[in-house]
Amino acid sequence: MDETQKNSGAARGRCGMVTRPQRCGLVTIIGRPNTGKSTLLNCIVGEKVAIVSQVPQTTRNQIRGIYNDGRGQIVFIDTPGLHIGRDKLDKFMNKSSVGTIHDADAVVYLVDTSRRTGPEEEYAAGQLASVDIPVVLGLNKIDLKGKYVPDYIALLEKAKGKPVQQMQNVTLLPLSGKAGTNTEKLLDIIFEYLPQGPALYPEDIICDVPQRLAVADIIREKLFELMKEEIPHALTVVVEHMQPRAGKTTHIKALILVERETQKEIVIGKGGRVLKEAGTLARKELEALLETKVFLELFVKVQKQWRNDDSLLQELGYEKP
Ligand SMILES: Nc1nc2c(ncn2[C@@H]2O[C@H](COP(=O)(O)OP(=O)(O)OP(=O)(O)O)[C@@H](O)[C@H]2O)c(=O)[nH]1
Ligand SMILES: [Mg+2]
Repeated sequence: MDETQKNSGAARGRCGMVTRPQRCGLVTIIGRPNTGKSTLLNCIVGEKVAIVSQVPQTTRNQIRGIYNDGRGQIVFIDTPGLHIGRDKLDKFMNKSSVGTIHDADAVVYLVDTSRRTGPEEEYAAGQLASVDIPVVLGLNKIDLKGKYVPDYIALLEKAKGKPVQQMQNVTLLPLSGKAGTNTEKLLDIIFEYLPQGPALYPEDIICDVPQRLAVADIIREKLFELMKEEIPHALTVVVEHMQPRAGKTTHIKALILVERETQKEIVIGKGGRVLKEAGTLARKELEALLETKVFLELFVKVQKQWRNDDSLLQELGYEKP
């Protein structure tokens, strides 16, 4: 991109007159699990397009969230948190994350400044060091005071082999996706980096994720909310049947897979309490999403090793690593 293009900018605001060339590009958000990638995406898009939870490894598929204004369109890709794990699902998720770097026009590398750096960050910084695309180091959760900010900067400097001031196309930005701090600034920086070009999606589309996966994710999110820790990683949701029709009740049949009998008991809860509560919470949100009444049936099944089952993982939307 030459300097004239880079500085040309465009009129602001959804309703502002557009007199300059539009920009458009793909921006991937990567980082360790739980750094706030999905929260940031939801904040920017202005609606919940990705599920969020306190449990690491909440996002398991790529989710595209689309932002439009007078300057053009940014297609954000929310990715599964980078995780050093052993099974096939971990490998799928990491590929789904790092793999997006090579197709992107810019990367938001999001870190949690309230937590120490970890091996995942060294891996992520190493991946970024070998590519030439613009990077925003998003120093997220700055509302929690950002104790470890210097560590994250040092890590990137080590990976790139030079001080941050000498890095081209790298911007540091304190952020809070939760409080909305500096998200406008993030958009300004990204638009500067993007090439000119027409929008990839019509303006009324804010999210690109297959509907069955979106539905399964909402159910999974509610289960995560009610269960915390251990179980979530052993759990997945598969939508087996769903046929939304305007004006009619949508019947959704979903299977919750766990790895062990004891986990099944926890998911069901005493007298079916957990499952019932998750179902009620999910149904409300699904009715809003599908704009129909929803009849939701949930079943729990033990399937050992589902995290290593190729055909199931494919059904869940993962590409082969
Ligand atoms: N204090 C604070 N908490 C945040 C912020 N952003 C996200 N969180 C919280 O951090 C947790 C994880 O947020 P997610 O958005 O699910 O994180 P993620 O990076 O998408 O996680 P994975 O999908 O597991 O990779 C949730 O409990 C959020 O509420 C922030 O800016 N400040
Ligand atoms: Mg996420």
